[in-house]
Amino acid sequence: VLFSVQFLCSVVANAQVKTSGNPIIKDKFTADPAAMVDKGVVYLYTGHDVAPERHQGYEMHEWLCYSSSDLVTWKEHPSPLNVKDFTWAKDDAWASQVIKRNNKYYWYVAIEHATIPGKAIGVAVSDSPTGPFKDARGSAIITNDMTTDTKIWWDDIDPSVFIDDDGQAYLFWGNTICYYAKLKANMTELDGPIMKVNVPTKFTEAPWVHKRNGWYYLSYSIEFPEKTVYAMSKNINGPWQYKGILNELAGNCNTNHHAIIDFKGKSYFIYHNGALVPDAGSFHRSVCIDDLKYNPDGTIKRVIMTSE
Ligand code: FUB
Repeated sequence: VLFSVQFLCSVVANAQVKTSGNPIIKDKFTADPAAMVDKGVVYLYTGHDVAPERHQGYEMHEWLCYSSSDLVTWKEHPSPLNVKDFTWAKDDAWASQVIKRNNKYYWYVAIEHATIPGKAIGVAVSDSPTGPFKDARGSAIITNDMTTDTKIWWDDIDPSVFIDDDGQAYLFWGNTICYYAKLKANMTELDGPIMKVNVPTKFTEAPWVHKRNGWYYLSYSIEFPEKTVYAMSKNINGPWQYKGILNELAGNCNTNHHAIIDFKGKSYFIYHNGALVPDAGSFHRSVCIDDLKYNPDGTIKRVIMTSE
């Protein structure tokens, strides 16, 4: 009997979960999505909201990983990265992004630093998109004492990593101020000074950088509760031209963190909202996916949120 129970548990743990409609993950609260396409598979990386019911604040200790080859059936991979994997960190597994370079996968994460007051950015590495990941440096790549306004304790969050066509990698991040810096080809060290992005509107957080047909796109959250907006430029260093709102308030949730990917000839906007009931809300968020559509001039149509 014990054997059959264990067998059943392992089947359930590795099960491919067919989901229909938003939110796409229905058995856990997932937040701050980032996604990457590798060899015909979408890998979705999220934070994990585990705050007690009605608690007003984030409780997040690990990041989660899911994969899908049709955006309908999602497979959860055993929790591949936890705050405890960074010996220099205290807690708060906030927003993150994974990128592939030279057959290695680099996972940039925001965490509370244990000894330097404020949030920091770490990077973990793996030979597989599903892990296991390990701390790539043994120290943070960005800490609060490296950026200009050391009085903002949470400005070193929300890393977004981008590799340009010439192979130069960039790390963007921030809250209130949007920062960016070049990364060395090893992806674990900065290659030059930390610079400020001249964002054309007020900036809250959650930058995401992508490129399409020679245009750089910087999408990010503004205001609070948040909306996602975007700007375009012909140069990664700007100037950035404001182009409008991408996604309205995500409903029942103060934040609106997003990712943008192309997959099998279509573009997608991946974000979180407070749609998974009961107990949904700003600290119990859920990842959703909707279509992203471009106009012929490269501007983007406003995302229509669906429950489909
Ligand atoms: O999940 C914690 C924080 O909330 C993220 O870092 C922000 O982008 C917001 O979603």
